Order: sequence, then structure tokens, then C-alpha cells
Amino acid sequence: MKTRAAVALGAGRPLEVMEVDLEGPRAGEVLVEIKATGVCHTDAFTLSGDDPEGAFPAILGHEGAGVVVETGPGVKGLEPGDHVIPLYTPECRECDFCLNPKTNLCQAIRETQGQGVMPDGSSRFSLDGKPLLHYMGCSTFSNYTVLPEIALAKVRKDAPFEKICYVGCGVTTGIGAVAFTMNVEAGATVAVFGLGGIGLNVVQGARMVGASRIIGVDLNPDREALGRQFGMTEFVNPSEVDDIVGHLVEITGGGVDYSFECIGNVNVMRQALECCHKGWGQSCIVGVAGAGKEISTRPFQLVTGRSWRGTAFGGARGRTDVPRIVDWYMDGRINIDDLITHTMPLDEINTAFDLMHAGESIRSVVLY
Ligand code: NAD
Ligand code: AHE
Ligand code: ZN
Repeated sequence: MKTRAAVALGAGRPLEVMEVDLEGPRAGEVLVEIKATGVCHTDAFTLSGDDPEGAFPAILGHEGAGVVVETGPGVKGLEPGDHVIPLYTPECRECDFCLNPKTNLCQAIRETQGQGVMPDGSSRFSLDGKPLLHYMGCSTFSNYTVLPEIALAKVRKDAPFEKICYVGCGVTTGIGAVAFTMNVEAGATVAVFGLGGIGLNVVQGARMVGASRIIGVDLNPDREALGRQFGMTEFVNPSEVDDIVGHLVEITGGGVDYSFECIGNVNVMRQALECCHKGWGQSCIVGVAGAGKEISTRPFQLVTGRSWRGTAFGGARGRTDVPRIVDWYMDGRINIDDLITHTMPLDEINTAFDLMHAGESIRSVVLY
């Protein structure tokens, strides 16, 4: 079939909206009509050329929601008409990783996913007879896409696609980092570095679990109001203090219990670790840093009881947890609507990247 898609023909180039060819689902695969997709900073990161796994030409996008159109042979858990959210972290429920309660990183299809192809090693997308690569196993910047069944969470049919697409990455990553990965307890003090589409969800996750202080840190002063609306109790602009680490340690009487880096900046990752309390503070890396970047700190920081951790997809097991998070939204327990600051048709998808780089949007959502 033909489908409209925004194609990344090369690093650093705007996406080009065009008709591409899409082959139907093979064994274990599902054809999905994407109804809406968010644009995450990770899409911009890969498009910039900074992603070691970034390969072109490809169809980016990993934060979608849509409807099952057709199932391939052997698909048992989904049928046409089901509403689904694509999962860049699938859940096969059989691999060593899925069977280990310590991780959500299902590895069943990780290798081929990183290469931009389906589990059988081929692509379903092509242009003029030449293959186009998939991205993070999702490629939600295409109106129709094919995914393995294990990479689809079935969700309730009354949830609006244009909101719940955000659960496909940002909402789950931010709230999950707090609730699943770090297991933050009520009463804890929390610092959140970067109040964008991920960091604001960390803030609302921290509020949900009952954190006592939620300190937001961002260079963009416009982030303060929304941060407070989502539960942030204090805001610090690092450009207005001499030493951000010393300042945070001072105002918390020794450091925070938990910190989250939601930017992808290795210097800030160090600050996030070092503002943690001696003896027990834990820092979680959420941001994705570019190729060749490395983190550093004095080992003494860890010797004296701080821990450095990280999260992918908020530690969520997608097929199990994503439908629950959609329920939280439908029950009014989490706020998604106020974080979706812009919507646009596919033809205007490059505007979403411009708004993100200008610091004007939290989340842009493309409506098909
Ligand atoms: P975003 O662009 O919406 O937000 C980034 C925020 O950081 C902005 O508010 C910006 O003003 C702020 N910022 C930039 N530099 C700063 C600095 N030096 N100090 C303080 N604040 C600064 O991005 P996003 O969509 O929220 O994504 C954030 C990061 O999380 C990205 O690196 C993205 O790739 C990553 N991410 C990781 C996962 C995961 O599973 N680990 C999932 C989604 C996104
Ligand atoms: N491909 C990059 C790393 C990119 C990365 O860290 N991706 C996150 C999700 S970001 C979503 O917006 C992730 O889930 N990583 C775990 C995984 O298995 O990919 C690189 O550095 O090679
Ligand atoms: Zn993302």
C-alpha cells in the first residue's frame, strides 16, 4: 500500500512529507493506522546526526497512538479495530530480561530494532524500490506503519488518540522514572533538571508519589509557571546562581534524596549527581547524550553513598503498564492536556522541531 510519511532523508535536513510504499504485516506483525504522534526531543536528537544508532533514510517518530488495521499470521492478542500505542521498549514476556523483575529492557528484537529493520532483518517501507529504515521499531511519522505484536500495547477505545500518544514516550518516561525506576517515596526531596516534555512529567510523578519538595532547574524562565502547575515547589534558574550544586545542597540542608537529569547534557548529569545527599542520594539519568559524550565525577561521590542510575521508558513494561497509565489519564489522576502545547498536520511537522529548539513548546502533536 501507499502511505504518507515524513521522511528523514539525511542528518540535519528537514523532514520531507511524501508518499512511500508500505508492505503488509508478515508473521507476528501488525499494520497500524497512526492517528496522532508526539514529537520527542529524541527524534530531534537522531535527526541531528548525534545518535550513534541513527541511520538514514528513515521514518522517525516513536510517540504514537492508532488503530490496528490488519494482523499477520500468528498474531493472537490483537485484532482489527483495537486501539494501540506503539512501544519502542517492547514486552515479549519470554526473554531473560522480561523474566527478570529488575528490568523493563525486553531484548527480544533489540538488535534488529537498532538497525532500523523488522525482526526478520527487512524493512516494510520503501521509496522508489529502495528500502527506508524503521526507527525505534515504531516510525510513527508515517500514517500507516508495521510493528511486531510484542511492540504494541492495547488500550481502551474511549481514550483520545491526540492525548494518549504522549503516553508512548514522554508521560511514561517521566512518571515511570519516579514511580517505577527510582521508586521515590512519600516525603522525599526531588530535583528535576530540565522542565521539558520529560521533566514536567517527572515533576507530576513526584507529586503523585507525595514528594515533599520538588525543585525544578531550567535555563528557560518560561518553564517556571507550568512547573508549579504540575507540582514543582521551587524553581532555580542555573544562570542566576554562581554554583548550582552548592545552591541546591544549601537550600536542602545537605542535598536532595533524588535527582533526575532530563536534558541529555553530561555536565548537568554531573551536577544532578553531586547535588544528591551524602549517604543516600540517588540520581537518575533520563536525558540522552550524543555520540562520544561521557559522564564523569569524583569516585568519592559514590564512595560516600550517592548512586548514579538511569532509566529507559521510565522502567515501564509497555504492554502491562501503558494501558494502566492511559487509565490514570482517563481517571483524571494525571494531566496530559496542558503539556500538549501545539498540534499540527503532518505537512507542518518541521514546525514541531522549530518550536522545540526555540523552547516554545512542551509537546507538539501531529494529527493525521
Ligand atoms: P525538551 O527539549 O522538551 O526539554 C529539555 C529542557 O531542558 C528544556 O526545558 C530546556 O530549557 C532545558 N535545558 C536545556 N539545557 C539546560 C541546562 N544546561 N540546564 C538546565 N536546563 C536546561 O526535551 P524532552 O523531550 O523533555 O527530552 C529531554 C531528554 O530526555 C532528551 O535528551 C531526550 O532525548 C531524553 N529522553 C529520554 C528517554 C528515556 O527513556 N531515557 C525518553 C524520552 C526522552
Ligand atoms: N540510540 C542511542 C540511545 C537512545 C536512547 O537512549 N534511547 C532511549 C529512549 S529515548 C526515547 O525518547 C532508550 O530506551 N534506550 C534504551 C534502548 O535499548 O535503546 C545510542 O546512544 O545509541
Ligand atoms: Zn521519546
